[in-house]
Amino acid sequence: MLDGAEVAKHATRESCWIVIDSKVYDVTSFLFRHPGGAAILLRQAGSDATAEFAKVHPLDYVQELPEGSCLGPLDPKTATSLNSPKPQPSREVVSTEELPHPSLCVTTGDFEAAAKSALPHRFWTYVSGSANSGLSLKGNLDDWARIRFRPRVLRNVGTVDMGGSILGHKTQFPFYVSAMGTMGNIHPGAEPETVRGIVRKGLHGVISTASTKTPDEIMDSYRREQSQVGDASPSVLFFQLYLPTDREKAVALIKRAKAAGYQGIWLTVDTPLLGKRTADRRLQAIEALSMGLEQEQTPNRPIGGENSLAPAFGGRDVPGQLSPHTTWEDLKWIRDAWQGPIVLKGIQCADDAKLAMEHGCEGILLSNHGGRQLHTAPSALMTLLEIRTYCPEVLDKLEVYVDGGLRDGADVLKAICLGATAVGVGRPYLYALAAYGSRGIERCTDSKSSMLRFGVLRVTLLTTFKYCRKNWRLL
Ligand code: 173
Repeated sequence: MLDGAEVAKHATRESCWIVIDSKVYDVTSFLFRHPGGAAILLRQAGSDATAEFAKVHPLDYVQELPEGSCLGPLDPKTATSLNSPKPQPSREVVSTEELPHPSLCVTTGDFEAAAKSALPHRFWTYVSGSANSGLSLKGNLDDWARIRFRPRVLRNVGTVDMGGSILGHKTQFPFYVSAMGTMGNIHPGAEPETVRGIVRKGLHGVISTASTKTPDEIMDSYRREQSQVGDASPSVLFFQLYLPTDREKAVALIKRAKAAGYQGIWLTVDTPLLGKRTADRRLQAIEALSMGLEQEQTPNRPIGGENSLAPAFGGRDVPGQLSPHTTWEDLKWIRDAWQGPIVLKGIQCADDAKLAMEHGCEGILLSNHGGRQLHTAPSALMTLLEIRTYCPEVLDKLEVYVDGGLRDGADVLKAICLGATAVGVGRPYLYALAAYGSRGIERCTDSKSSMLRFGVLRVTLLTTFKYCRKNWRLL
């Protein structure tokens, strides 16, 4: 058993110990490999970091620390001798009561504004940020405006059904909630809070491997909510998979998701390494300086890390969490382990869409990861148009999803008109969660689908829908 007074002495970058779940860990070698930056750990040095850790990770995630990090249990009688964590630099956030009433959110942009004032600066920076100078994200947002509708009139659109199906599961909306990691940073209720909104609204959702809670905990919250809504909600949950480098761990994770009851895998293929997140890097450098750490003082190479080119601050993934070695051949054993439908998440050209078809995938998600991965990557719309030109058969054989920059029902409609099965919506839901919790998830669904529901617009858009299915134009 380790003594709290001894742990408290290890509070520097030369020797940094923390307590998580009553055990003491030496995280010195991990300081400069933590994706959130060394300052996060140094603030907790010599103290009990359990509460901070649990905000973003399941407690069993502590096993991902380098081998030998665990020094043993803390003597509980000595816990009072531990340091107190150093507070984060001041966070000027607006309290929930001061935010606009959710009914005032009539566009997804309204949620974005609310989230910006509700979120601590560090988390706002993380979710709103993108790769390099932001051109991939900008392209996602701008490209939908390059498509114009060509309305047909005098068609009977008295009855409108905007439903469809995703991997065989009926959906009343032509969109679903995209996978997003570490929701505990965004709302204290984390993923279960999102799932509550998803189930109440009857949406489908994709749960991230990088979630704050375990796949089982999230599924438990789904079942709890299902038992509370009167008629069973049509919602189903799918699992976004980041393939760990270690195959045994990968198979165990896939089987865990299967046993928990997820209905399909969204295998991320656009993230062999984490993108260069400029805003995060700047912020981490600021935070590090506030703890007396300069870029020059940090090791050039993370010890034993796979990614020796990782910058000292930011833009780093947890070693082993994202395999940079995955190839098309690996789909075979992934499929054997999963025994269910697989969607490749992050297809960015027609050739790869075709390869996905040839490898027997059930679906593809055209996505550049919300503009967070490759700089100047094509938007989903551009990839969709490329597929229509060079291999339109893909649209008949596979389910084809798109995500990135769709901020309104009109954008969704354009995607569907051009042949997409459904659309993933990410940041708008995260912003809605940040400001209003599960109520925000529900309200954001309304603000997204209202474009498809209101009378006059409906006349125009749905006739366009019938027309565009066969004849599309880029104006
Ligand atoms: O875009 C992201 O930030 C993302 O996909 C991710 C990856 C690893 C951990 C958390 C989020």
